[in-house]
Amino acid sequence: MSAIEQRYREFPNGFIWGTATASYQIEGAAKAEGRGPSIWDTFSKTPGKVLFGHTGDVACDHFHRYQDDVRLMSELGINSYRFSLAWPRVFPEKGKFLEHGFDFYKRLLEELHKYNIQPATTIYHWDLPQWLEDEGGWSNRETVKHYLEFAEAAFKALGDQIPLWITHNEPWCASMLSYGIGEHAPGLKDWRRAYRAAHHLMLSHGETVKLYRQMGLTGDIGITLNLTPAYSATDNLSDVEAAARQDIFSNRWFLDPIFKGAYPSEFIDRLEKHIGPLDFVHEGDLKTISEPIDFLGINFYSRSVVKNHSDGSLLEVGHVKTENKVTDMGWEVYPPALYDLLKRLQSEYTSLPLYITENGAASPDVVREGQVHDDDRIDYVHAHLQAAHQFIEEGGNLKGYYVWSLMDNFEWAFGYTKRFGIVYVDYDTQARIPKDSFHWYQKVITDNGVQEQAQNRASTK
Ligand code: PNW
Repeated sequence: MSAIEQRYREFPNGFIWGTATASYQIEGAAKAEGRGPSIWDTFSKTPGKVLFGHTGDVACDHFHRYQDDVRLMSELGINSYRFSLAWPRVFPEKGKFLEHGFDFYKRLLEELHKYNIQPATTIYHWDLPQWLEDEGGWSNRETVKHYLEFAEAAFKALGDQIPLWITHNEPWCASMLSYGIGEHAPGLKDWRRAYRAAHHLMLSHGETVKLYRQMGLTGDIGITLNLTPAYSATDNLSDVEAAARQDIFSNRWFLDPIFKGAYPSEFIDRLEKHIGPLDFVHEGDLKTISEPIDFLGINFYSRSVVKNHSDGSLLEVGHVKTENKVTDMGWEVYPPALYDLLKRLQSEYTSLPLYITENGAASPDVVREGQVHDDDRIDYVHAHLQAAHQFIEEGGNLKGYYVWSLMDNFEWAFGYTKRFGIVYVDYDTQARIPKDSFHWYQKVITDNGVQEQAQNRASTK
């Protein structure tokens, strides 16, 4: 007998298997039915911001091809589909409300319903109407009110048909990466504005949860955070402390206010020295942000490994490269971090249901004789499913898993150069070609589980 016991990892009955997408990344139809520009239209049309000047003007043309795409989903066998709503279809310009901006989503919901696929809807996945950015965007507190109007309109139009609502996708990206690092729209490098934006995103989340309940809707509502566990490169105290700062920046700045009603106090002096007083945090805000939710969504891709780097910057951390494989994004493949993260969420933050609302890998796939062999993506998803299963087996409350992404799409600052799909998209013809990973995931769903990989990379050893 072989030294390695083959075992089968079966997921609980009723486990949610899904795929995820986002409006700007797949819909195209940028001018259809009165849609106005979003900050990503502006940003992608600004030279030098997105690779090769790619834009979401056409993207996967999902706006027109959604029926074919839903048919693919049903072939895949998913029981849930996560997508987001395009705010600029509904509020294209200042003072203008287009009720018909929801029509596309009504058509999509009808199609999903036919195949018994449950919708999971993100209200905001980064396509802020440009007119709101012109007034300061997320760093302006007024944007919270406008977001609430959008959320209210969405609840009225679609609320009774959607069992799972996600207020925001990755507020870290929508604030830090967008207003601080400047890699995402609107492309600013202003840390004060980044922290203001983060606060307002979180405030709008809390207000929306309250609104959802006030409106008497009975589905579940929560938020999706991108969580990137931070590990210290060495045991030296200064590096361990650097990892703690990195952890506050990536994770705790969002987790703590939601679950503990406070920003990490040990970071506040350092932060105020860099960006000035946190006077944008008003009395009562943290109570609003910590309004109880029904679940936490987690987008997991990788971890960071850091050491101390005293350069007078806000964080003073340096990132260290490991020997492990990286994906086409340059992100380290390290599945144990997912297990560690889930365990930590459970022990330090919440016993609420968790969903992995995104997980997946970019690889430079090519079509050969009508097939796409993407073993790296299969290995990636497989290893992360094992890590997720380990958590469940030990009593963890993980309810679902969504692969990012259903199909190749507009990968933000990288345009169409990075492919995350389990379906290949030929952008010249808009042909969809299911990759090997599609067929592999199809089997995972039918079997409701995975065979243990020979080398269990999901263990924490
Ligand atoms: C997430 N980072 O974005 C998003 O939710 C998706 O829209 C996106 O396509 C996917 O992950 C893959 O990138 C991120 O720089 C973008 O750390 C950038 C980062 C993290 C998440």
